[in-house]
Amino acid sequence: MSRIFPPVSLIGVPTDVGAGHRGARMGPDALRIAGLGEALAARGVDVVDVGNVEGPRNPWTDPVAGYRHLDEVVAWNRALMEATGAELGKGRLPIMLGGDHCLAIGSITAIARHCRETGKRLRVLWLDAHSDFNTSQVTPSGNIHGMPVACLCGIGPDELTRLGGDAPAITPAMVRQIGIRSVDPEEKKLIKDHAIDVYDMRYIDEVGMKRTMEAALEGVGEDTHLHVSFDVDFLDPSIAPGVGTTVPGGPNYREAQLVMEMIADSGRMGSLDIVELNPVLDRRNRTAKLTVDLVESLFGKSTLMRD
Ligand code: 5AB
Ligand code: MN
Ligand code: MN
Ligand code: MN
Repeated sequence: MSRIFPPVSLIGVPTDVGAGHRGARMGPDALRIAGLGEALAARGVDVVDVGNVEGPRNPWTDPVAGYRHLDEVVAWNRALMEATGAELGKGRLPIMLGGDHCLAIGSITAIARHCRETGKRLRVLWLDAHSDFNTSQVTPSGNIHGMPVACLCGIGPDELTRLGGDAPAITPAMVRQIGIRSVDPEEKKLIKDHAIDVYDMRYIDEVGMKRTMEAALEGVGEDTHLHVSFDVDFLDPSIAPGVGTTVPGGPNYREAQLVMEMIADSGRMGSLDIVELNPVLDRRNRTAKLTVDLVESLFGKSTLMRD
């Protein structure tokens, strides 16, 4: 099944101010060195690397009132929101090269605004071991990469929930979380209160990845903008060691390929975050190379005989 993809813009977001380990700031270059741009170009995709968004350095200080580096996280996300909006405005498909997962606040705020302006329905697929629905009151770490989904749904500090003006940027009904296997106790209550659709590993074990993805993609149609927020710790750590917060028991290589192939088959992906890759913790860039392999599948490289 070959199809035409829109032109792609790679946006580097070298930040780790939202994380509990330093090193995710090197993610964009690790993905470039693993050949992400070349791999997409080889698939016939028009790719431009617009370079890196800029933001403050990581002060590496303790959390204050439940947030670590809040001012820095706000600055990075403002810059990314502008950069993402600019590429969407040109009709391009932005790929955010992270960087820690706090950057999804800026990218998705811009994407949600773009959807409102163009009359598209937004669906967010959150591929992650974690739900990222913490608040300053319940976070065990103060790390804002554990809070982006809550912030986007309007729960969090005004500077982040109102990044794009009005809050909330999105509603819980737009979100489908897949691969979840680590949720903090109070975070779990919030997820339930807000009725986020979670396909956790138990669900995937029981029904299989195919039916999981069918459910997560249900209702996606011609008027849908599908945003994929791919936290690399979604993958089982045996195949993807280069992340700060590994959780055993994630999708294996075949399951991950199927996820990407089914998203490609939907034909609706309009934007992508690749986050939490930490080259300092990787081995010979293997997690970055695996990520490139999976992104190729997102752009229609089937590993089977369907082309
Ligand atoms: B990631 C934890 N829930 O809030 C917290 O990698 C981990 O973006 C968050 O999914 C992991 O600190 C954030 C324990
Ligand atoms: Mn995660
Ligand atoms: Mn995450
Ligand atoms: Mn992480």
